[in-house]
Amino acid sequence: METTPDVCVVGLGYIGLPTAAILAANGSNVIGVDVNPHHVAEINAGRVPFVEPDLESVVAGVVAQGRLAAQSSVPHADAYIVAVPTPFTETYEVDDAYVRAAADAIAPMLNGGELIILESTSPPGLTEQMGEFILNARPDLTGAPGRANSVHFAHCPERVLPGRIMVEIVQNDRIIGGVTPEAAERARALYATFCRGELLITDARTSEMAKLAENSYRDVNIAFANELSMICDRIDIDVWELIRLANHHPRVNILQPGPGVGGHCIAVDPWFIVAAAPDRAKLIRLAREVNDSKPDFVLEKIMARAAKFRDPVIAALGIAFKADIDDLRESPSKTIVERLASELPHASILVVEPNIDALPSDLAGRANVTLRETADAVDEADVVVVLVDHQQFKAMDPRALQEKVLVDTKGIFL
Ligand code: SAJ
Repeated sequence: METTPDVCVVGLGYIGLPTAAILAANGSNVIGVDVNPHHVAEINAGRVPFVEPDLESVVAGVVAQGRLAAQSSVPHADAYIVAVPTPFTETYEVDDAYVRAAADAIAPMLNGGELIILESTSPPGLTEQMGEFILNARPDLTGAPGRANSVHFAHCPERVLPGRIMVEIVQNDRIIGGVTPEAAERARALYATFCRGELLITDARTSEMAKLAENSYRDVNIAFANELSMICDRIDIDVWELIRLANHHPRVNILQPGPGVGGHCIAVDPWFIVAAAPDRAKLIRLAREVNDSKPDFVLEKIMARAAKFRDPVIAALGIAFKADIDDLRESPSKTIVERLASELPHASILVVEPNIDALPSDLAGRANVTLRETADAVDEADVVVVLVDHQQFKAMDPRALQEKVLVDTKGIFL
């Protein structure tokens, strides 16, 4: 790309790459930046280094048209979108190292007048802090007392659901939180190039908190379902039937229990609210604790069922963090398999994960864990554990399970 790109997207992961691609598909010249040279090479070849429906065709198209290119260094651009990880530390506070690294890389490239948007999930105040990092590095761009800075900062959180990103990135409403009203207005104009949903203007701190509140809302509701499942187990009631019946009430919509809550958003974001007001965030903290305790409950259940076999063969169906994706980050199912492998060294654990070709390194090194096809694993197993409701498992003939001991955390076969 010879001319200054309209947009530079820093971080080409699950959010940055779809955002870069959709901006390019709607007329922007986009440079994407990533620290991983393999990702850069793959994207420049029109390929996507992870599973997300319909993303690859858009990436291939815009790369071929010369509207999107990936590289490892940050160029000058009119606008920047920062989509880097914001994990939490051991004390459940934000680890802002990736945001700082992005700010350090952007600061020297600025001429004044640019728009810098943080899309990463952030505790309230991080966008303002990112602005401070950049302006501290570039005091020449800081406004005189009472005058505006010449760089504009905004927080525009992504809200897309992995597995449906290419639909939701266009259709969902978006919150646009400007550190200043002018920043919000400029960010609104950028998102209006591809977003068909409503663009809702607010300030950066409210935008940051709204994103956290959305994911905490879901976490609290999943915790309710998980708690019900553990209560029903104790008093011998089928939780799936219970939820189905209760959801016939016009104002009740209970979510689904599972092996726990995974992914890099819902299991993380509530902690930023807890960190912001620890003595007030009681329900939000408790929901996290309930969901985090669910893998222990499932593990105990599997061990109890497997106890009648001397050297049990256990088929573990799914290690992704949810259905029909290949993402293993913060996956409770994967944690359950790891712990099972340690607790039952004489068991043979046959992992079935249709969305990956090889076991992740932390499982690959274990002598009693192998990756298998669904039919073979079920055929050989004494105990079948359903950990993810992948389509492929739902399509299975339940008669294959008739002779098996079954632990079904997703209620597919119950
Ligand atoms: N889960 C259940 N029961 C349910 C629903 C989900 O146990 O009824 C589990 C899933 O199996 C998974 C976890 O919760 O382990 C999270 O899955 P999810 O589908 O609820 O959400 P994510 O993490 O894929 O995406 C969420 C979405 N947020 C909300 O729905 C409020 C998405 O819109 C956000 O953009 C995304 O977090 C994000 O990036 O923050």
